[in-house]
Amino acid sequence: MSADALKYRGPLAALSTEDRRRLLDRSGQSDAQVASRTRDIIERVRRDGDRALLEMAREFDRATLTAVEVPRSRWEAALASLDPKVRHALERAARNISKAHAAQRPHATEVETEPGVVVGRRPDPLGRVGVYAPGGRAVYPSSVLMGVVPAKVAGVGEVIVCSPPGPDGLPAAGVLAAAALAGADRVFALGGAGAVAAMAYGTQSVPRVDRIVGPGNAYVAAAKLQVVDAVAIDAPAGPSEILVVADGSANPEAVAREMLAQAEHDPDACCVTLAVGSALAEAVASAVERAAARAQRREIVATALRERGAVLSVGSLDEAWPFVSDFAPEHLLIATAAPQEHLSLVRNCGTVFLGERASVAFGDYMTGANHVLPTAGLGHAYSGLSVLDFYRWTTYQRVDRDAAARLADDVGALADSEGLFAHAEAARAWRNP
Ligand code: HSO
Ligand code: ZN
Repeated sequence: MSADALKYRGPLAALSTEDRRRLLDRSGQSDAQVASRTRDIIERVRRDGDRALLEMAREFDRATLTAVEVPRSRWEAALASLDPKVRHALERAARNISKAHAAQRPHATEVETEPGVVVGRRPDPLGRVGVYAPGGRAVYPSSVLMGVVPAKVAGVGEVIVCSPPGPDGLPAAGVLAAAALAGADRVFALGGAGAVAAMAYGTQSVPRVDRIVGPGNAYVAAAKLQVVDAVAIDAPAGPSEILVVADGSANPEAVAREMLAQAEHDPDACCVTLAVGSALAEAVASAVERAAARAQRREIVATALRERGAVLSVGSLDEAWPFVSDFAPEHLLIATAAPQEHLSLVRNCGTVFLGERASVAFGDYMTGANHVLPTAGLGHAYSGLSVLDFYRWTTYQRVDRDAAARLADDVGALADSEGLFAHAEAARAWRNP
């Protein structure tokens, strides 16, 4: 087996139960050690506040900080010295994200449930939101836009960004520039579980937020799950995934490029193609292996393909759709002759790309759709980040005089039946207007 070989090749129908389960079950085993270290970190931040954060910057990031907040002048300087080509592209991306998310803003509703009884629900933007941006291998300014721009579009009062400092004491220049460009309000040089704890509970210099969004490593993910008593979080996002469904109209090289693009994110990425017919499947598999051999991020790509990569044949497209819904990929690319016709058949995917020309790379950066998406099959329960994540709702009800008189007896009966006699009395008082 060559270094660039795929883990699975052959007919989908011939996959053993064990292999099929392994492809479908991508939930990272929750690591008890990560969870317990995370608990300690959160405890330290709650107890010692900024002092703990400064110590952790030294311990985990080898950065000596005097303050955790990064002054605005530093991020504006990062934006000013950004490569003009990259700046132009980021500005275009921000514009498209803003347009797409503005069109998806929620609306207030009012309904008369019976004459004189009105129930309403109103979306209120969150007061303050924290956007986490990882350091290390996953320094993605594009992801900063995906968190900050929708929050601003929703009208969130204050958007703060946390990202780990390098040894120079500052988060990555691209992250700082993107925060400035997207209109963040404050930036903190904070990483990992410490950043999550600071945003959830607040410290002397970090204000507590209402919701924390943005991908991170295993510690960030574990920390988010441990602070839900204090703050809302987004859908857990793990290593990148793509599922391509291809028919005879697809170009094997194009399919291979899409597999490689998500594989290069992470050695734990999961990249799968279902191809109609064994000839196409063979052509895609060889194209993937050839492309992997010359990939710039070859180590990462080769590991991802070797551990989880699959190119499987199906007899027809009908055989593919049930697998798509079971697999629940972060990205689905429908590389068929009439992709739009299949859209109604797919469920549980983070986001869908219609036609091989709709490269996932376009969505990752530029279409305006959000790229912070559920992974590991969690698409069956969660949706990708959207403008909706930046509101909470207020419901209200109005009851006119006649309606109150009409409600009183039935409410009294229900309250009596639950043994709540003061409720009954509160309702019956309105029986005779
Ligand atoms: N494909 C990633 C997002 C991303 N791509 C950032 C490029 N930069 C989400 O799985
Ligand atoms: Zn990507």
